[in-house]
Amino acid sequence: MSNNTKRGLVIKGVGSSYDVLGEDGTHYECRLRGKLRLSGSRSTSPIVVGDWVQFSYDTTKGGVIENIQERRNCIVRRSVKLSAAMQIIAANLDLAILMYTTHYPPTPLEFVDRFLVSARAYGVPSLLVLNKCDLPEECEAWETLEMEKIYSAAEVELLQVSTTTGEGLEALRQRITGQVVLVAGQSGVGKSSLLNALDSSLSARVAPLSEQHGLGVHTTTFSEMYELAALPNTFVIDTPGIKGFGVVAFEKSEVAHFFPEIFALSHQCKYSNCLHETEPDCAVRAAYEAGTLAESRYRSYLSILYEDNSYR
Ligand SMILES: Nc1nc2c(ncn2[C@@H]2O[C@H](COP(=O)(O)OP(=O)(O)O)[C@@H](O)[C@H]2O)c(=O)[nH]1
Ligand SMILES: [Mg+2]
Ligand SMILES: [Zn+2]
Repeated sequence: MSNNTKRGLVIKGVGSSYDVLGEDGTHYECRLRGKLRLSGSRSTSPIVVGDWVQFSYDTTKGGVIENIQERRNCIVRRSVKLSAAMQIIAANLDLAILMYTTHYPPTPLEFVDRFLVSARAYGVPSLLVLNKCDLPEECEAWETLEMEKIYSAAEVELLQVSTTTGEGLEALRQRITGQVVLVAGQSGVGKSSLLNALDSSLSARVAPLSEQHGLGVHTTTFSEMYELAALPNTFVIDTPGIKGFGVVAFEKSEVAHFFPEIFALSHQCKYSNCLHETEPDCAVRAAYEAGTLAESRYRSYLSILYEDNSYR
């Protein structure tokens, strides 16, 4: 490799061109060397936001990505059309935030649990952020649903915030400083508003939903990473238009591994290969019936268990 080879972080991709932040702090527009392919990759795009790459640069030819470093972890979704294919959304994440609201808009708890399972399976720490705590209906719903209780049992970190009033944002800033963070959640939960609240200089680029004109603006599948001016070495990835997150093609016996509270109970089941459906003397089902295991968690578990993974 030539001596003008640099190392950098992929910030975004536009068509076949990538914005790479070099270790020298400069942004380089890079192309991908034609023959370069990530070995063993089933992803539709060989490079994703968060990839670390080596690239050569000269002023006449521009930047050429020569090599992609092995990914530490990633977040995937199941491709919409090709159900067997996984699409990698971002790589090398320190944290994956799932933004949640109960009413505005409604987020099914199964969506939450699928995201958490997916993050856990791919080795990404996760944080559940309940947004819009300025709205009494939201807070009351979180109480009724026992969100804190359910997700502390599930060993998931949880924060309540309002991007409108700023409540809870200081705790969030502390949690993400110095990290590469993905922000996911249903459309309308406040992802763009969060980015703006964390860094007001982003507001020109990250318009909240109410300010976007027309639909189909964010049909791009390539996420974009933003460097937060207010926090050192902190990058946030907005994931527009992502409706569902792919779960790995698990073996049935593996599913419980990604539900910590269910996994802990499973040691008390009569059969070591118990799938916690209708087997006799199942500690998981007993806990669900006694109300000590949250119904929503048990339902999410069964839903993933019953999922058709026959394409494997
Ligand atoms: N009341 C209230 N509204 C919020 C809050 N955060 C975002 N919103 C509103 O929710 C709508 C969707 O926000 P947006 O950031 O575009 O959501 P995104 O689709 O997840 O990026 C906008 O009208 C925001 O003003 C909040 O904390 N409280
Ligand atoms: Mg948005
Ligand atoms: Zn069992």
